[in-house]
Amino acid sequence: MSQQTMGQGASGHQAAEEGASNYDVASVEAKWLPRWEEAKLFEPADDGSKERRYVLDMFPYPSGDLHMGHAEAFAMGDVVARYLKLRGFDVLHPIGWDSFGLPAENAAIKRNAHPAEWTYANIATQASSFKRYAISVDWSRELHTSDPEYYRWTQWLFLRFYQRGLAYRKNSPVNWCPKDQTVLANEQVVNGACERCGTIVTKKNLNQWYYKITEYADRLLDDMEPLKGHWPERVLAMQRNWIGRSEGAHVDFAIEGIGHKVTVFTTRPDTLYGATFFVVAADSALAAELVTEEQRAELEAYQEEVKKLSEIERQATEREKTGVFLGRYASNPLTGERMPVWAADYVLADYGTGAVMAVPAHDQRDLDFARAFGLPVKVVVETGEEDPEVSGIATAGEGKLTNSGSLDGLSKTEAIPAAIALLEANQSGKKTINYRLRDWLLSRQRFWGAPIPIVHCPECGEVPVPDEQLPVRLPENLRGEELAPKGTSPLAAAQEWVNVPCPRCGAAAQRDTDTMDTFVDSSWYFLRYTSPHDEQAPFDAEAVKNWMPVAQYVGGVEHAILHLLYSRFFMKVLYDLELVPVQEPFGALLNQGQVINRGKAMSKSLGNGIDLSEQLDQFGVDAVRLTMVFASPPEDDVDWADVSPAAATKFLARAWRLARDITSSPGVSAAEGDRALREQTHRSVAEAAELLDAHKFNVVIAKIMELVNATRKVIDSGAGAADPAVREATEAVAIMLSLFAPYTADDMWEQLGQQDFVARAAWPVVDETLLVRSTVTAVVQIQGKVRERLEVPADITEDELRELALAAENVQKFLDGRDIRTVIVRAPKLVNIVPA
Ligand code: ANZ
Ligand code: ZN
Repeated sequence: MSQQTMGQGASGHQAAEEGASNYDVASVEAKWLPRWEEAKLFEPADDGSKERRYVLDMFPYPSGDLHMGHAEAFAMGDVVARYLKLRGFDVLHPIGWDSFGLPAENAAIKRNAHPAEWTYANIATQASSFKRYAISVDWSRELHTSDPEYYRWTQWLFLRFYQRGLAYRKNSPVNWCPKDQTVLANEQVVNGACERCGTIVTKKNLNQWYYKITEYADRLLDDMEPLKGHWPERVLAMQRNWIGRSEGAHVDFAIEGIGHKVTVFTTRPDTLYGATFFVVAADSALAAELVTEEQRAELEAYQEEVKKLSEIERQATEREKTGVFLGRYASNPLTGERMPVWAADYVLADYGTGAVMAVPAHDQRDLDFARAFGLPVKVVVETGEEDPEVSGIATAGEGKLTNSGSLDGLSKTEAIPAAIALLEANQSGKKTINYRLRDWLLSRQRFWGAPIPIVHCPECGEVPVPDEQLPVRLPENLRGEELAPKGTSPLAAAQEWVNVPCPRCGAAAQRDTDTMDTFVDSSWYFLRYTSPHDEQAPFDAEAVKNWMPVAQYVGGVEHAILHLLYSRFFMKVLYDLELVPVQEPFGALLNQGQVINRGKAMSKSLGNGIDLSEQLDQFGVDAVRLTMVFASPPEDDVDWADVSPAAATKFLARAWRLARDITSSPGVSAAEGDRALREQTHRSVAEAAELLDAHKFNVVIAKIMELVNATRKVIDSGAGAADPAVREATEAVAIMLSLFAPYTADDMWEQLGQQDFVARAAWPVVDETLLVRSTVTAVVQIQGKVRERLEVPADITEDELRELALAAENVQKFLDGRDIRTVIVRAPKLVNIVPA
C-alpha cells in the first residue's frame, strides 16, 4: 500500500463529512495527556490475576532530546506492549536511562560542571518527550544507572562475580584511544579506530579488570538454539561468529636452537604432512624470541610497518603477503622434516597460539605466502580440483589423503581424528577447541561510571569493599577539567576519596580508581525493572521468576553483538549463583530499521537531519507514530523523504469523524447490521491479530484504512450512521488504532460513548461465522467461450480474481502455453482472456 492511499477516498462526501465539529490534533493531545498520567494506565497489576508479559525497548542514553530514531523504535515497541495489554495480559513495559558514560563527562569538562547536571537535565527533557509521545510505560519503575541506588547493585554484582573467580585483574596490552584517553574493548575498535571518535587506536600495557566471559563460550553458543525463529537469524549468526568456536588440535613443534616446543592451533591436523613452513605473528613476543641475531634488524623494521595496520587489513585475503624469515627451522612432529620459520602479519598474535603450521596446498593465505616467497607446495588431500600450484587456488574440500604416511587413503573426515591420535601417541599434540571470544575488559580510566568496589592494601592485596559499605559513591566535588583523563583515571586525583583504611586489616590502603564499562550497567537493568525499588537486593527473586524472560525485546541491530552477549552472559552467571531461575534474558528480539532522509543516514554534515519535535508540532504525535509504523515492515529503514505525515493526519481525522457521526448507543447488538461491513470488520480484526503476531504492523494499518473507508461508505449510502454495524466497525477501528495513534483512538472511544480509556478495552472478539465469506460463481472465458467456473468470495478484488482465473487448471489447458494479449476482469463474476 502506498502513502497516497492514506488521505484519499473521501472524494464527493468530503465536504459533508467535514462539515460538523472537526478533529483538532493539538486539543486532543492537550486533553488526553494529563488524564492518562493521572490514571496510571500502564502499571501492571503484578498480582498473578492475569498472565504476565514483559515488553522492553532497548535502554535509551540521555543525549539531548529524543530523536527520530527513538521515535521509530519506541513506536514499534509500543505496538507490541499495547496489543498484549488489549489481549488481556498483565504487561510490564518499563523505562529508564543508561545514564553513565563518556558524553556526559565530556560535556561536563567543556562546561566546567559535574556530569550529573547534564545527565539529569537531559533525562528530564527526554522523559517529558516520551510522555508526550504517549509510550505506554509504567513510570513508577523509572531507573537511572547513575543513581547510587542503582550502581550500588552493579557493584554488588561485581563482587559476586569476583568471589566466583569471574572478575580478575591482569596486566596486558590493551587498546588505547589517545584522544579519549581510555581503554577500549576489542569490540569498540572499528577498522583500527576508536568507535566513538575515530582516532587510530594504539596499544598500551595496563593493569585492567576483566570478566571471564570465555568460560561461558559454549553455553552462550548452545543456548542460542531455542532462540531460533524468535531472534533475527542474522543476529544469531553475528553472536556465533563473535564467539567463533572452532574445533581442531594443538600441535607442538620443536625449533632448532630453542629449548622449548612451540605450539600451533590448527583446524586441519589431517594436513600435517603438507605443512611446508611455519609462521608466527610478527608482533608477538614469540617472533622476537625465535629470531636469530642476523635477522633481528629485518624483523624489527617489519614490525614497524605492521603496527600501522588494523586487524581487518591484516587478515584480508586479497592483500599482498609480506613477512620475514627468522633464520630458524622447525621440525614436523610426524615426519621430522625441516620447515623454515617465518614471521608474518597475516598471523594474529592473540588468536590461537599466535603461530601456525602453513599448508599452502590447502589454505589460501598460506598459498599466497608460499607463492610470494617461493616456498614449496605439497598436496596431501586429493579433492579432484586443479593443482593449487598451477591454479593459485588452495583446495579445501573433501578427498582422500595422499603423501601422508599411515593416513594415506583415509578421507579428510576420517583423517582428522586419525592424525590427532598419532599426535597424542607421540605426545606432540592433542585435540582442542579454540574461541575467538576474549574476556570482557570492563575497567575504564574515566570518571562517570560505577567505581570498582575493590581496595588495594599493601598487606592484603585486593580486598572487596564489604557489601554493607556499598555503594562506593563517586566523589561529588570534582568538576570540569578535574574530570579530564590524564592517562590515569581522574578518580586517582581525588586523594581524600582514594585513601581509605583496608576493610580487612585497617592499614592505610587505596581504592581502585577505575570505573566500569557502561555495558556492565546495561547487562542487568532488565532484572532491576521487575523490582526497581528493592533496597535489600538488586532484584527480587520472585519478581524475576514472574516476569523473566522478556517476551519481546525491541531495539537496533547495532546492539546485535555486545549488549546482547553481555546480558546473556550475566544471566547465566546469575543463574549459576542461584539468583535467577532463567538462563536467557530475551525470549524474542525485534530489530527495527533506521530513520533516514533522502537515502542517507541523517547527519549534521549532510544537513539532512529531521527534528522530531518540529515534526510533532507540525503533524501531531499520532501522525508521526502512524507514519513511522506504516512506512515499512519494522525491520526496514524508513526514508522520511518518501513518507507523508500530512496524509497520516488526514487519515486520522477521517477515522475520528466516523466516531463523531455515529448515532447508535454503546452496547447495541450488531446482529441486524450491514452484513458485508460486519464481515469486513471481523475479518480485519482476525487478520490484524495474525499480522501483529508476525510483526507486520504496517499491513495492520492498511487493513484499518480499508475498514475506515468501508465504514464511511455504509454511513453515506447504506442504513447510515445509525446502523449498528457501523458502530461495531468504528469501535474496532478505535481499538486497533490505539496501538499506533493513542490520542485519536481515545478521543474516538469517548465520542463513541465509552466510559473508560481505550487502553483498558479488550481486543474485539471475532465471530467465526462472519469469517466465512459469501461466494458467487465467476465465469472464465477464453476468446468468448466459457472454459471454467469458479466459486469466489463476493468481495474478491480484480487482481485476486485475475490471478485465480489464470491459475485455474482448465484455463491453463486451453491456453496451452500461448501468450496472453489482454485479460478483462469484471469482479466478481466475469473474466475474459484473449490470447495473443
Ligand atoms: C593448518 C591448516 C591447513 C589450516 C589447512 C587451515 C587449513 P579458524 O577456523 O578461524 O579457527 N590460524 C591459526 N591461528 C592463527 C592465527 N593466530 N592467525 C591467523 N591464522 C591462524 O581458523 C583456524 C586456522 O587458521 C588454523 O588451521 C590455522 O591454519 C589458521 F588446510 O592450520 B590451519
Ligand atoms: Zn589489608
